Formats: sequence, structure tokens, C-alpha cells
Amino acid sequence: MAQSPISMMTTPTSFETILFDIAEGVATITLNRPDRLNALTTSISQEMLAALKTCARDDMVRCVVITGAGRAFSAGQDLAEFAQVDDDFSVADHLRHGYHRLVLAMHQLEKPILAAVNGVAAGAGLGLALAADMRIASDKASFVTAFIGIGLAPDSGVSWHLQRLIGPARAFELLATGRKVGAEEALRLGLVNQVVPAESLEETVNGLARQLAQGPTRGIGLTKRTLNKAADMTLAQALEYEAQIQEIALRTRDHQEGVLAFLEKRPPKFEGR
Ligand code: T3D
Repeated sequence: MAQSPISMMTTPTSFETILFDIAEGVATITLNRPDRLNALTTSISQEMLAALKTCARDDMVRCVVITGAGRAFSAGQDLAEFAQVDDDFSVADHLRHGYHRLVLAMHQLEKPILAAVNGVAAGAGLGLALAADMRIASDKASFVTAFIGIGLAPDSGVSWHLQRLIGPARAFELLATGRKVGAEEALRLGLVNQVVPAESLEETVNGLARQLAQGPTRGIGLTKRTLNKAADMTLAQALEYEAQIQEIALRTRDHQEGVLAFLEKRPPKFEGR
């Protein structure tokens, strides 16, 4: 099948559309096209994917934060890039080579991912926020499915994540109407874990990220794996899967340290192993 240039993925050597920083066990990926509300281009998807691969490989990374520069989290697909495609363009290929890889990389990364939703999250930008394990939102954040506004159906995993988080009827309403949801309503719906004043967002997310980065990283990763699997299992299958995963968790250094620390009545010092 012919590939559109906008579908071709290469690994970038340096980042131009994201900021990537690792400190105290926390990797922060900042979407960095503030003048376009961090709209997603092929380049930003490639760079995010490369950053996520580093997060997966680097044992120093024990938690990941994704956020946006400026007043938005992300306005979704850059519609200007979209407008420039030629007749050979296949949207399905564009999705497969871009958002599918990103969303799956986030889903499969066995480390916690926090979305610090600093402003509007729309379309595939919402897709990225929903693919995180937790969403902490500023009181200035908003959520717009946006697909229907341009006559599209959901993509970037929104059909999968949204109905699991808020139920199928509410998911349908937000997808079919494109209604913008503010931060407080998002909290009521279960779309976000917490809403904080805009000026406290960074501090709140950093505090939680550092707490998670000091946790038993393998146990947290196995927890994520178990929840992901259980979502599509019967209870009997989930019980069996939990038993198998517990065999792995029980053999981690951090489990030994956790038990020892409890018996010695001291705080555990987890190393992520
Ligand atoms: O192949 C595929 O990948 C298909 C996949 C599609 C996945 C999708 O993500 S589809 C959905 C795409 N996104 C949208 O349709 C959202 C479009 N944007 C908006 O509806 C609004 O901008 C927002 C609700 C997000 C924010 O509204 P507001 O009033 O706060 O800001 P604004 O004034 O509309 O935007 C500020 C600037 O950002 C403006 O540029 P200007 O006038 O200052 O030069 C605007 O054009 C630009 N901008 C906003 N969103 C996008 C964008 N530029 C390119 N692409 C965007 N998505």
C-alpha cells in the first residue's frame, strides 16, 4: 500500500516539537507548539514515540508526565497539516503509523503515566490524555472530543478509553455532540482524577510523580498490566491472571524490601527492581 509522506515514521535524533526532561526518576514530555495549541503533527508524534521508548528503556525513569506548553494540553491533529495531504493519503495508515503506536506505547509502558492537563485537550489530544494512567487537571482545563465538529468518528483510542472511563451513554453524548466539558464536570464524570488551581498544577503533579517514582516500580508496572488484561477477561480468567502476576511480583526485590520494612517498622526504600 502506498504510504503518504505524513505517515512515514523515523526516529528523530533531537527534539524540536517536544521538550523532554528526566529528573529524580520522573521523565516529563511537554508538547511544545504553544502557538498552535500543541496541535499534533507527524513530527510531534515521532518525537513523543522516541521519548516514550527512552522511558521504557531507561531504568532511571520510574514515572512519566505528559503535559502541554502554554494555554493548551493539545488541540488534536494539526488540521493545517491535514489540509496539505495529496490524493494518495490514507487516513487509516496515518493513524496506524502515528497515534496507534503512541497510544499503544503508553498503554504498554509498565511505568505510571500522568497527564497534567493544563488547558484544552481535543481530538487526538484528548486521546493522549485518556491513554495516560491518571489525569490531573488544572481548573482551566477542558475536554472536547472534537472529531464530530469536522465530521469524523473517534480515533486515537478515544472510543476505547472514553466509554470505559465514563460509560457508553455519556461517551456517545460527548462524541456525537462535541460538547466541551469543563474541569469540574470532568471530575464528576470520572474523566480526571483530580482538579487543582492552575497555579498549583505543576507542584501537585510533580509531588505525585515523585511519590510514584519512589514506589515499587515493578509492582506498579505489573498492576498496570493486570488492569489492562482484566478489562477484557471473565472474572475466572482475571483471578487466574492475578495469580500468575503475583508469582512475578512476589519475586521482586521491592516486595522483599516492603515486607522487611514493615517488620522492622521503618519506611520502605524501593529501588524499582
Ligand atoms: O489522520 C488523522 O490523524 C485524523 C485524525 C484526527 C484526530 C483529531 O484530532 S481530529 C480533531 C482535530 N482537532 C480539532 O478539530 C480541534 C480544532 N480546534 C478547536 O476546536 C479549538 O481551537 C479549541 C476548542 C481546541 C480551542 O479553542 P480556542 O478558542 O481556545 O482557541 P482557537 O482560537 O480556536 O485556536 C488558537 C489557535 O490555534 C488558532 O490559530 P490562530 O487563529 O491564532 O492563528 C487556531 O487555528 C489554532 N488551532 C487550534 N486547533 C488547531 C489549530 N491549528 C491547527 N490544528 C488544530 N487542531
